[in-house]
Amino acid sequence: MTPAAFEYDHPDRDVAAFKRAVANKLMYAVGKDPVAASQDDWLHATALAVRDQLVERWMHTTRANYAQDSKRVYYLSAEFLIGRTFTNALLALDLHDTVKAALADFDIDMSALAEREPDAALGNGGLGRLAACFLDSMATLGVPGMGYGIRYEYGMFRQRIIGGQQVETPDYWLTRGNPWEFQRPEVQYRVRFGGHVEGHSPGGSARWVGTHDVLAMAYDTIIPGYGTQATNTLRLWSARATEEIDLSAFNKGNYFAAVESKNHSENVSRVLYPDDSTASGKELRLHQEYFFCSASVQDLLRRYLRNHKGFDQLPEKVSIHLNDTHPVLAVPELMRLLLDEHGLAWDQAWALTQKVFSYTNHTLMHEALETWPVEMLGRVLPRHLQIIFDMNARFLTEVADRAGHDNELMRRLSLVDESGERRVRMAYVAVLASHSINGVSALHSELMKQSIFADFNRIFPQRFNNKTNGVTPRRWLAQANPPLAALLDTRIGKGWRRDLSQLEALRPMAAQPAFVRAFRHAKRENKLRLANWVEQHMNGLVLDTDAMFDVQVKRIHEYKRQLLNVLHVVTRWHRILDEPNGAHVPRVVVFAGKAASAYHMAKQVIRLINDVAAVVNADARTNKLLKVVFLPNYSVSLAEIIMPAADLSEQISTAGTEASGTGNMKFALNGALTIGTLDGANVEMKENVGDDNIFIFGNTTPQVADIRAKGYQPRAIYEGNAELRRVLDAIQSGQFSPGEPGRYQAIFDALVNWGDHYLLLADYESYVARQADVDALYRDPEAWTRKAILNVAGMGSFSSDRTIAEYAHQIWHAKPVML
Ligand code: 26W
Repeated sequence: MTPAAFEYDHPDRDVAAFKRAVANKLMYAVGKDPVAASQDDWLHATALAVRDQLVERWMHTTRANYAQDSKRVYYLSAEFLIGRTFTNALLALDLHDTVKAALADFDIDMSALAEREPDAALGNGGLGRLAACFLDSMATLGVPGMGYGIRYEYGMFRQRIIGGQQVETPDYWLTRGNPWEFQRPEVQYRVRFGGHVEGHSPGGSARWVGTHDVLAMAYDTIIPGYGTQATNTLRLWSARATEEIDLSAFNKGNYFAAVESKNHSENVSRVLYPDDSTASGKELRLHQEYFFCSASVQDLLRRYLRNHKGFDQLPEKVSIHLNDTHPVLAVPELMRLLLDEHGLAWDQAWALTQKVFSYTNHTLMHEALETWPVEMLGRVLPRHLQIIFDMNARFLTEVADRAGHDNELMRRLSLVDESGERRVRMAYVAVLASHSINGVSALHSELMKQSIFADFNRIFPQRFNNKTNGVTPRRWLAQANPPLAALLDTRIGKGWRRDLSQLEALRPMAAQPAFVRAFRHAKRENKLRLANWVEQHMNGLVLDTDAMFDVQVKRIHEYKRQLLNVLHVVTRWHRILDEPNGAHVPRVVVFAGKAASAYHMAKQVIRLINDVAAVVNADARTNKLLKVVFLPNYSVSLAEIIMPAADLSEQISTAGTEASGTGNMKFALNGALTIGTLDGANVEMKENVGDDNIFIFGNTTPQVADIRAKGYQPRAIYEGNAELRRVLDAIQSGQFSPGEPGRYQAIFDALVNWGDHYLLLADYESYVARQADVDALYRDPEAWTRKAILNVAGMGSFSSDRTIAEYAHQIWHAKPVML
């Protein structure tokens, strides 16, 4: 075809053109008569019209990347917690007002439409949301990148609260179709499982035969950059059975069996594992991990080989980034393809592999570190197990050559944990195969080197580095907080969206009364918006927007210490009861978050919060001064309402446990003050906002270690602190669970009798004292707001653009595409 013969409509950007575009989509793509169209039909039609606006940019960027033979960054992640796409696309295209006006002419309210879009909740929490922020920043910076993951049919479960307890329901987010994705039936790869290996000699190639196979089919979503034509692609894999075509030939009896086996194959991409920070060791999870790694590596090699001969240039053209260990099987998969399919020698293949891979660690917690039983790995992926054994043998030989035969050291460094059931340590595979290993905050990166990777750090010190996390200012300020965004635009211009360090210019404005007033006004609007949400979604519950909104939203986990927050709430309740005429600062304490479905203690914490809320909110003596709310079904889109409405952000994990945190950044960016421990990125936030503008409390990481080493005695603290004892006794005795007085005995025991692993009691006193400082400041609204402004001003370096620029320069060596 001559290019000239190919003509198409360049979508125009004015209101009239957009109306026509939406009308056309409703008619010809959705197939609906406007008189019969539902709100969802209109949303679908509008989304398709908006998507059209992205396609030219997408093709332009893709062509430029081919023409420039750009180095590409492949970001492999089992999770992408995207949330909604519609408003984000409008922001990237600067089409908000146009589309709103166009829809208004059809008597459609755009905001109501936007609210109907389901979240793409293809992730659990911090790690998945970080991947989504990174995609946004890579596109905005023009880094030629591609996200690879799994197109789960069921995302993160929906949480309902029934009788105070979490109940999970499936999240079938695709019910009404997904207008943002392009199915690519022509992009399919065979992913093999099981079978056995023939003709293997250590370090050589082999034949993997007798496998049962699943097909991986690509679905592409355009990731628009902000303020640039550049876009990227998120490519998610969906499992298809290989057998489909044979079905018609089966006789009736076999027909059903065939459908069953088809279903079985396609289960691989059915559902997201809802476990955050606990490796479950389930075989289906192993299938999922290998499924998307294999398809991704096959796909990126095919793309590379389309315009390169041989593999010498691979490290100059390809970076593969491992988002935690979930994609680590990409390492033996690349080795397998290079050895067995392309005939490279081990040393050559290994050298390439080490140059291509880099790895981010997101947690130090023992129970979150993935290990797979050798038996299972050998059954599901026999060839990959062999390659891992070969890697290990060569590595340990090298170690022995360098350090002599130190059996204890070899045992510690081995990729295989030989104590008890033999298991492969996936984090060690990642470290050995990567040229760069990073943590996600300064503290975490240091601890990572001292604890889980101490031996590796001695051997490969140059590999270890830090990349402090960040969040995208597009979604987390421009989109989530229209009142504050508008205020910033009038005072410091619009440039902060692409260069968050410009927030620095706010610093002097903290001293300007008119600005302080305007800032408070914006916060007020956001608090009203959250209060409206609560009233509409929680049986008409009314919140006092003059009260301090004290917020802790995140996954429910013992180390995050929601329970410490509850101890403070009950303490506060007691103090108000004891001093009914005292000058108490009114507070609304807000919680939200999901507990892993099998995590009993976390579910008990949710129940306790709701039980405390029921008692406290019903107490006419105190409920003008203290309310407790647990917002159900925490999600990205709910976070967008909550973050801007917070006065106080609770970041209270035990020092040394939260790798970074990113919610902490989102809150401060939206003008909340933080009460927190010196944990994760809180440490760097303190440095950036100034010691006077953050409420730090509690034991530091070395102090925590010291307390534990000396034999921590929580019962002594319980016995020595009457106020704390009264709180714990109230919980233990059933004051919040009168129908079942023993309900919280296990919570009491965990803290008082079973060692209080996360040191809540050790930090209680300093936490409660710091909360009193918070109250004192809140009594002076001007002083409070000044500090809130200084928090926003200090958040410039917590943009994911800064983080991605560092990854691009220091790890990936990737340059922006020229458009
Ligand atoms: C295999 C089970 C499993 C699932 C998820 C283990 C571990 C995880 C994640 C590593 C948990 C996670 O999301 N970690 C969070 O990552 C964020 C982004 O770097 C950090 O900000 C959080 O501190 C960290 O908890």
